[in-house]
Formats: sequence, C-alpha cells, structure tokens
Amino acid sequence: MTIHFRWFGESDPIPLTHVRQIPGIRGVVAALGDIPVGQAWPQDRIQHLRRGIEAAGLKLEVIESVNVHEDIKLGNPSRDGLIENYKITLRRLAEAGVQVVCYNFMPVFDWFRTDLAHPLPDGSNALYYDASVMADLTPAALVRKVADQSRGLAMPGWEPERLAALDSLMQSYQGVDAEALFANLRYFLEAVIPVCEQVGIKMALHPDDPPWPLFGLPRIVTHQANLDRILDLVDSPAHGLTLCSGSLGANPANDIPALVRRYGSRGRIHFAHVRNILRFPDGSFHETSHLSSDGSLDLYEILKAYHDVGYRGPVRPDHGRMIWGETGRPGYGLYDRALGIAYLNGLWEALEKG
Ligand code: DNO
Repeated sequence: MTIHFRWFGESDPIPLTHVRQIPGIRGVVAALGDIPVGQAWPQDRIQHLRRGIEAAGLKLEVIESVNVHEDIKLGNPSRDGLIENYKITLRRLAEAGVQVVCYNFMPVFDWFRTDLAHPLPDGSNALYYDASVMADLTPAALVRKVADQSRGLAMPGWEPERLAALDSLMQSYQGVDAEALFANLRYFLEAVIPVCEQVGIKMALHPDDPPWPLFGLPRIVTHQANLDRILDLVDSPAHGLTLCSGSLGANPANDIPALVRRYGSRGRIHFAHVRNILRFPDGSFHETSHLSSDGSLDLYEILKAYHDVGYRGPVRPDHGRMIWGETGRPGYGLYDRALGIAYLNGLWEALEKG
C-alpha cells in the first residue's frame, strides 16, 4: 500500500512541508474544493495544484472528491450536461497523472456527525454521532451546528453553497427511494466508466457515513448486499470502492476485514480509508485514535486482510482526534492523523516481514 494524507489545498492550516515529514508518506489526496459542484474543473487549476504538490516532494495520484451534482443523484433532466462536465474533469485529471477519483452518492448530506468536538477522557476531542441527539434534530439545525463548530473552515461535504438550498433540496427528494438511487447511480456509471477505462482512472465510491438512511433520505452504499449490487451495476475494473473502515464500521453488522477480503480479492478496492471508531449500543459512535485497543475496530485484522489480498493501492488515515492543543479543521488535524500513519506503517511492516 502507499501512504497518502488528505490535504485541503493552500487554505489548509497544515503546510505541505509538514506533511512531507510524515514517515513513509507518498502523496496527498486533494481536490479543487472551490469549484462549484457540476462544473468542469479548469485544466490550469488542476495543473497548478499538481505542480505545487510535486514541488513539495509529494504526489497527487488521488482526488477526494469530485462531487456528484444532486441533479445526477435525483435523475433530473439536467443530469446529462452535468455528467458531460464530470467526464471533462476526469480526462483533465488523468492528464495530470491522477489515478484514483473518490466520490460519494449520498443525497444532500455527505458524512454526518452531531458534534465536531466531543471531549474524550484523555483531554482530546473528536467527531461524535449521538443517536439520541439525532432523534430531535432537524436538517437545518444540523447544518447550523456543523457551521458553528467548523472554525470558519469549509468542512468537506458541507460546503455552504451545497446547503444553501437545503429546504428545496429536501423537497426534491420526496419520492426518490433507494431503488431510484440505484437506477441513477447506474446511469451515472454507465456514462463515466467508459471514459475512465479509456484514460486509466479508477472510480472509488465512498460508503455512506453513517451507513443508514437519515431524515428520510435514502442511502444505499451501506452494507455487503448493496455493495455487491452496486459493483454489479457496471462490471468494470474501473468501477470500485473507497473502502472506509470507519464509515461502514459504524454498523456492527459490517465485518470490515471480510469486506476487504471480498472486494480486495476481486480488485475492486481502489482506495483505503483506515481509521477507528468506538461504537455504543444505541448506535452512537465517536472517532478514536487509530489504535485497535482504543476503538471497536481491529486495525491489525483490517490491514492483514489488505495484506492477504495483495492490496497495492493508496491508503490514508482518516478523522483523527484533536490533540496537543491543535486547532484546525475538525477530524483533519495533523498530529493524530500522523500518529495514525505511524501506526499503519508499523502494522504493515510487521505484516510484510511476518
Ligand atoms: C469526511 C469524508 C467524506 C468523503 C466523501 C467522499 O470526512 O470522509 O467527506 O470525503 O464522502 O466523497
């Protein structure tokens, strides 16, 4: 596996010079987060991003995310033009040397927490999903909460323009059920996967986080039966998964090492997000350090599964705690994610030499 670190561009409080010093690092996972979703990414902006990263001694091989416009998820007539723009972006990314594009197919909301700075007993804080808080929360209240807690930094998937039209967006999903979402995902894939095959890009669909429906919105990238069905929608090696241990792992019924073996052995995992969470019986969970004994997931077993299937693709740590007084984008500080990488490196070296 190759080690990467998510970096939010020049506005990221973490400089590339710091990222470069993480042991074993190969590259950063980045995006043009300011380009409105649905527009083709400008060639010069992509090349500028790549040059800056390479000048820091790092690679840009993975993009997270090229977001999918809601009209595509809704199956609205305007989707064809939006998909054409998506294809242009994919071609331009391939020209810049990008190999993997991460995206998701979650209606309206991307990942979802009720608290971005939940205090932990060791004095750190972490992202928290409190099932009891969710029960009383409206979508608008949730958006306000996330905005209030994000320290003025745009949270990925919570970009203000995406959520500006929240009410009408929620309305437009009335009558869009899981079946419709499957059909709209198929339509999207049938259009973009041939382009990916041509230019050598691998699409890596991120699971829904958390992996269950929210506010009556359908969510389909949730568990094995659906993942099987999704991968069968278009049978191409260019159509695969971002296997995110923490997203799928929020549901205790999802056996992460088994999923890694199942899809990894078929060459359908193109990107690995490896992190830990601590689950509670009522469905609540929070992020922890990456260490197996701190959370509900066994990171050794997860990495062993990747090792056993011969996974050679990119991996990144994810959603660290905020430690050592660091302030920054919740979930995306430097210190705990760097510790996560050191731990993943250690496990991997032991597996390699084992
Ligand atoms: C949150 C991330 C997600 C992820 C997207 C992929 O921190 O894991 O926003 O990047 O769902 O498209």
